[in-house]
Amino acid sequence: VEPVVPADTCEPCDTLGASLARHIRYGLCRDDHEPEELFTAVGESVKEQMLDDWRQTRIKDNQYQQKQVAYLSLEFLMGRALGNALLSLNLTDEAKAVLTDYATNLEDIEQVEHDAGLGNGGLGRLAACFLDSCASLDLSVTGYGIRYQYGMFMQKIVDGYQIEQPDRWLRHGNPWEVRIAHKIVTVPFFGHTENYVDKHGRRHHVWTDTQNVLAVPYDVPIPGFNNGRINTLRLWKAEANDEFDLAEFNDGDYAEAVATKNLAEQITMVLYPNDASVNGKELRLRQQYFLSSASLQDLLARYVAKFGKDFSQFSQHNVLQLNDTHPSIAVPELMRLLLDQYELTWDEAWAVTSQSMAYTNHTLLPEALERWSVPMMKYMLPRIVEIIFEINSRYLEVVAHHWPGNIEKLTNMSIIEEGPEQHIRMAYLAIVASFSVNGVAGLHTQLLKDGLFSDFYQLWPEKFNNKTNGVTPRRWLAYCNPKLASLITRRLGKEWITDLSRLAALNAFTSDKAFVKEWAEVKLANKQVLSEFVEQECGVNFDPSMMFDVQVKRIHEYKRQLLNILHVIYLYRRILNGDTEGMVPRCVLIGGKAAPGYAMAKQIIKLANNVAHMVNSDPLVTPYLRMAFLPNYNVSAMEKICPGTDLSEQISTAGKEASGTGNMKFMMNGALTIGTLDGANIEMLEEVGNENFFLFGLNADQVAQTKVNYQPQQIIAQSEALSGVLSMLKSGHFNLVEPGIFDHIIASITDPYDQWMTAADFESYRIAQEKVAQTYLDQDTWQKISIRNSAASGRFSSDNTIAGYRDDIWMKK
Ligand code: DL6
Repeated sequence: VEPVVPADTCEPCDTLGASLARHIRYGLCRDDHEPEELFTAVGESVKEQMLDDWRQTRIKDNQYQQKQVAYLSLEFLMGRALGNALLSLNLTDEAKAVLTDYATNLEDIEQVEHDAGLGNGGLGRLAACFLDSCASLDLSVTGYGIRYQYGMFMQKIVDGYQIEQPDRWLRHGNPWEVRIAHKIVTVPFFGHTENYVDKHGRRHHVWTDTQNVLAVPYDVPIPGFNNGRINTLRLWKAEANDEFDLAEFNDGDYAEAVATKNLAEQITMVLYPNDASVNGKELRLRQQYFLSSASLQDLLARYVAKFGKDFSQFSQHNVLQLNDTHPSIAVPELMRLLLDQYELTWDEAWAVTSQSMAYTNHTLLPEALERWSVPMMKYMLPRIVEIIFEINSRYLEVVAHHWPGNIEKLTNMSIIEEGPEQHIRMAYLAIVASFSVNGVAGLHTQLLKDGLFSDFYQLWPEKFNNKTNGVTPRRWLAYCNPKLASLITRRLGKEWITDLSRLAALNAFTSDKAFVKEWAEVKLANKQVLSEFVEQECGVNFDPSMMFDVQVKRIHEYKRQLLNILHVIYLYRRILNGDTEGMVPRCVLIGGKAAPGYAMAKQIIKLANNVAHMVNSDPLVTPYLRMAFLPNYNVSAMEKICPGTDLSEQISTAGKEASGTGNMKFMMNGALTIGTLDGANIEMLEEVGNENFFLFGLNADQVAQTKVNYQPQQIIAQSEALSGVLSMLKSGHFNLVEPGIFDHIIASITDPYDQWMTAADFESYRIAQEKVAQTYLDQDTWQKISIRNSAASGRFSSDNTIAGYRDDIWMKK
């Protein structure tokens, strides 16, 4: 809908400086202001700079000249927006200059911004990187997500234990968002279904007696890099419908009726803090349906406004990318809207749905595969369950046709899992309805095809494809590492920012002494910044002359922070035994959040803290070894961490990490990697070469073989180093006042069913760490390898990944 008064008749927008002055004077509505308020005024003025382009982008996209992509995701881990927006709009210098008038500086203002932590980790941050790349590649992509009132919890460490506190990120408002009241839609829940046959013999389904919740869109601008495109991230907030519990209202119980409004508003209250497991809670299903329904209604309304109710063109103009199965209930919801609201036939609706859905899988871990209880779903979404059963029965005919007489296949491949209680296998639903199914790294996709989804791969090989993840070089190099960015730009020009493959040209400078020296100086300066951060957050002194060895990511057994801690204990013992010959002084940093219900992960955090305490309290040890556990690891912490890291720990059990993206951020910033053949590590190794990567451990096939007869006790007995580490752990050295607290951890290492194979990889890890140390001693070699790593990181730009999605999935056909 175009404005009644054409927007171009009013005065064009002010300069950033004038706009800021106006926001401070007329927006803040007071003379004294806190830093948060100043940040709000800055944010509002920067947003204002985007509004004209945002409008132009909208007008252009409403013409549907380009295919419209909807990226549906329960998570968008955006972090801070200010620095990134200024970079994209080429306004950083202007902002710096303008802020000098206000006795402050840009860095200080940037620090005030609260991270938008609307995601758990890799999956949500990937979505954020993708949005940046889509806009920068001038693609018309709308992110659809949830405006959680509480994002990822804040992690405090008290006595070494993780304590979760709510993240009230909206407390001071959010200058980036715009509430779009005229795009509100209604999402139904509960009620029951009725059907009838009309006079033409057509069956109609009515979902009635529903409780309706309003979905209110809040739009956030996503600027492309210096290209005038401003895409939209549309985040839905749940609000109570006015007629909510009208009955109670009419009975005179006004206060009760108003109070029940909270029930509706609970839907978007909090992000579930689980990254690799599901908890099957009703509220989570409500969130998933709420997001899916609101987004689809929005998309369909836009389409109908342009093309009317002829949906035969829909999939030519629209594609929906499902970020994991979390929004996969969009499949039956699109069917419902097309069947019940727009009155398409089943075949017409299925053609539209199955030609416009594409699904990305992000994990092989069985505990993360979503299955929803049928009785729960029937109660909450009765019409949706009917549709899923109908999809399943039609699809099972295809299976039966492909494998005649094979009952086992039907059972195994059915969307409905039988059992004491039926469950809906959401991944199967997504695969059946999608024209594209992709994994996020080469090995991961291969394992999907060979293992988890092998039946589906046999049935529909053409659906499967790989899209190795990437990260945006704007945030993860240009913005977060200005010193390195400037050095690179001085040598290569600035084109690398939008074409990261250009970094390959850095290889030519490894023999340029002045360049290598400068490269090392930049790293040292970044280590200084990181050291100050660690001091401030952990109270531990990290000396920049020591090696900075870092593992930051969610805490999970498969990611094996434990292996890292065991290695720290090994070094600690050596130091205590006076065996320091050839030892490189190192500072080990571990950071990450554990899902609140994940007991083992929380114990690993406690162990890391206790080991750090012992290490840092011994003056004989600290010249060689220091350790810190960083509380509340998040996007803005990583912006300081990855530029200052020497060694990146990517040490998951092979076959378990779908891709990893932290590994790419470190590589881009010149860290060397110690890692297993897992996820995208494999492709990183391919790019940089064996001699520039510290590889260790079993590969995925070997993990599978070893599992058959795994005997960790024997492995431990054969390793003096590991036996020593375990006896020290068992002795209670790290938990003198809390006996027994690490018993589960110790038992897990010696357990023949330890699927993470910590003991199996310890020796190989230890030896690789020796090699790291030797290499680090030769700083010239180390810096050259560092340059080669950065030079080889071009493939891992999310621009590259998104170009793949664009060419192979979105624009296909
Ligand atoms: O694809 C993004 C990211 C990968 O890099 C990580 O390897 C993977 O663990 C993560 N997956 C999840 C699991 N969530 N679910 N479902 O966060 O995705």
